[in-house]
Amino acid sequence: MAPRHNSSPRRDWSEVQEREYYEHECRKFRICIIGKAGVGKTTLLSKVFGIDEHEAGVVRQEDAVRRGGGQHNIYDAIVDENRNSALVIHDSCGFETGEDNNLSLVQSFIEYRSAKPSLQEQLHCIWYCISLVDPRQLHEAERELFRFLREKEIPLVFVLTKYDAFVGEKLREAVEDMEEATADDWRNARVAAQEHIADLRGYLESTMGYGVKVQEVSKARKDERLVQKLAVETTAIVKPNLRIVWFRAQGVLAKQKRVACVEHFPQKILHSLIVSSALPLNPFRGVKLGDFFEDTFHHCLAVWNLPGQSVLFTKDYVQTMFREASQSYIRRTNLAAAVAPLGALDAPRFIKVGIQIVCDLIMIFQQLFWATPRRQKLSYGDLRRELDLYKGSGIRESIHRLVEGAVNYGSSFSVKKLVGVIRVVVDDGCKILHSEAVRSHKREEVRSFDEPPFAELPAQNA
Ligand SMILES: Nc1nc2c(ncn2[C@@H]2O[C@H](COP(=O)(O)OP(=O)(O)OP(=O)(O)O)[C@@H](O)[C@H]2O)c(=O)[nH]1
Ligand SMILES: [Mg+2]
Repeated sequence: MAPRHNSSPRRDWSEVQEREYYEHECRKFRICIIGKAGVGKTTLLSKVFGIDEHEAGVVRQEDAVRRGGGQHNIYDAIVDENRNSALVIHDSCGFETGEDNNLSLVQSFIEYRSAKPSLQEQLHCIWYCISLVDPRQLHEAERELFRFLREKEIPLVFVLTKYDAFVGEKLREAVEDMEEATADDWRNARVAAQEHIADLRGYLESTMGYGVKVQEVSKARKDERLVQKLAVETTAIVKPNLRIVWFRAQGVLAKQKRVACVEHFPQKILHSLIVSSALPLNPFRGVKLGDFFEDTFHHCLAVWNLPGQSVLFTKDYVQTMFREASQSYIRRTNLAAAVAPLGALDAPRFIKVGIQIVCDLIMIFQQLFWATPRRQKLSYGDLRRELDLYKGSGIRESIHRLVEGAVNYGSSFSVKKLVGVIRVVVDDGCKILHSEAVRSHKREEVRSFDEPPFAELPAQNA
């Protein structure tokens, strides 16, 4: 019987522990990417995380044994606070077939990290890249590395790179003697590629144990779904208490971020909104609403982790711009707060505004996420345009109406119920966006997206 792949020891973490962990202890996802030279490791990192090797800082690991040349080695941590503040990368920088030394360097690095006492310093995941078009066969030393990895408890995904080139190769083989490839020829080439991948998967499963994750990817735009599937597969094996950190780090799935933003909404923020809204004769309710806005804004920043945010979003006027986009009438509410003495009786009115703020911000951050594919940092001009788009799109009115209908006296004083309202409103808001996209785009185009195809901002160097 094939040995079982022990990918993620399940520990029971309560929600509170998980939240505290994410807030205080482990704020960065530490991933290690290994594979032969030129298999596409750097390309993949930039697609999923937006990391630009030339811009990223390399933190030298002086206390470790360092060998090999190159710009950096696996012991060095690659971090780029501005593009992705939730990530630490270790890149093996390509080991060559036959270079056993290099492979044992990878092995000793993994041992070194596994021995670290805190989760923050350990490896959270390994992506092992194998090129589908690489004629170099798996070397015995590499098989040895597989066996070594099988014994480790580090979540592992085999990433089969260059799927596009591989399908192209299969197609060329099939139509060598024909004049032109038909749709059927393409389909057959894909089937042949899938058969090869199934064989490789079978081999990896028998070596590593049933349940090991294997995912093909490509850098071609038409294959973006494959890269998204890699994010889904990685989510499945990441330790549960690290999922929120993973959701923040990955840059390809808006849905994961949206769900994380709602389900991990800090309870204490909602709790203080309820308390301050319910106090009678509280002239500071308006101020509290301002604080609530700021806390929610920071929660969204942490989860959506947009490229370029750590420089742009430190400016005071940026929060004002968001406030304008979500609640241009918030000042009126402030005024009302100062004169309304009824406390609990009119609390739902303030809580409604608070929940509208949350839903607005989640929808706006999602829009900014769609507008900034990982290769591009958000600029002031882009931000201005997207916020204006949100204000003018009509979605804000729909969101506010949905909140009006959902927040009532019964749901206003329970954190759990308010999270439920946010969940439903944001989901419905996405459905509205989707049907608008179906109306304004060709049906075919929309069907191929999980999410509405918002126009991306033009690439910076285009
Ligand atoms: N067709 C195709 N080419 C790819 C793909 N991914 C990467 N490449 C190309 O493969 C070459 C090597 O890519 P890199 O991302 O630099 O590979 P690497 O594994 O980081 O290489 P080292 O750092 O030298 O080990 C580049 O020319 C890429 O454009 C892919 O999915 N499809
Ligand atoms: Mg590289």
